[in-house]
Amino acid sequence: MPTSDRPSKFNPALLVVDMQEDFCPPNGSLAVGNGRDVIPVINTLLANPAFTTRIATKDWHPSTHISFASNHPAPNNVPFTSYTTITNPHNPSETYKTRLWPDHCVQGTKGAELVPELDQSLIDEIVEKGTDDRVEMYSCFHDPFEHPRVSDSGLVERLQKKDVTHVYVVGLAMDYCVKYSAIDAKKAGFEVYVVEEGTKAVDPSAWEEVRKELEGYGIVMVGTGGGEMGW
Ligand code: VGL
Ligand code: ZN
Repeated sequence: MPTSDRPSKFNPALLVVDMQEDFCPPNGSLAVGNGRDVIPVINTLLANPAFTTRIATKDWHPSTHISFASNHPAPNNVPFTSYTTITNPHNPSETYKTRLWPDHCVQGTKGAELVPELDQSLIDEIVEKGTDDRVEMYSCFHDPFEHPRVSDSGLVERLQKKDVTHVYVVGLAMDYCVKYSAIDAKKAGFEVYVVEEGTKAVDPSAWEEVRKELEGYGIVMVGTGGGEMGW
């Protein structure tokens, strides 16, 4: 957004998604290529006084999580390749198909820790998501079921309480948790930006398709240069 178009009310939040060891090389079980490269960009954003609140999210799964290939019987339990169908435990008519992953971000493990290079002293709140083993929850706001919802972090309400107007999203991964968190933030009524240099995709070849999908929701991909951030 050009600075000249800045609305009178501008209370931007920075949302740092899943900057955890398991999503980063060299040892992450679900490492996103070049995932560590975004850390300096994120630290620079964290230090920017324009943000009124700074949230970090953690994928925070029990070892029994439904997205782990290891929790499914062969032959349909190949990480990255196999899918499973998840049924709303409260409503059998609501289902969705979702990809299976290697075990990752298991609560309390080394892989679930935020990367130590991240300047955590600047973070106001940490949100744990994916804690209900019955549902996949890429979004840091809530799971994809609606009738009824199964898991909700309450973050929309906390951002609203802080009078946040704009949400800038960075972190991992662009094609999963960043994407779904950005979409849910937009659906909740915030103006949403994904900062290009602050995110990487699990599948880099999906980048343009995801960008178009985000733009279809009215989410804007911005670079950190050229005044695009709105300050
Ligand atoms: C994520 C796959 C599985 C992410 C989380 O943070 O993008 N991806 N769980
Ligand atoms: Zn996960």
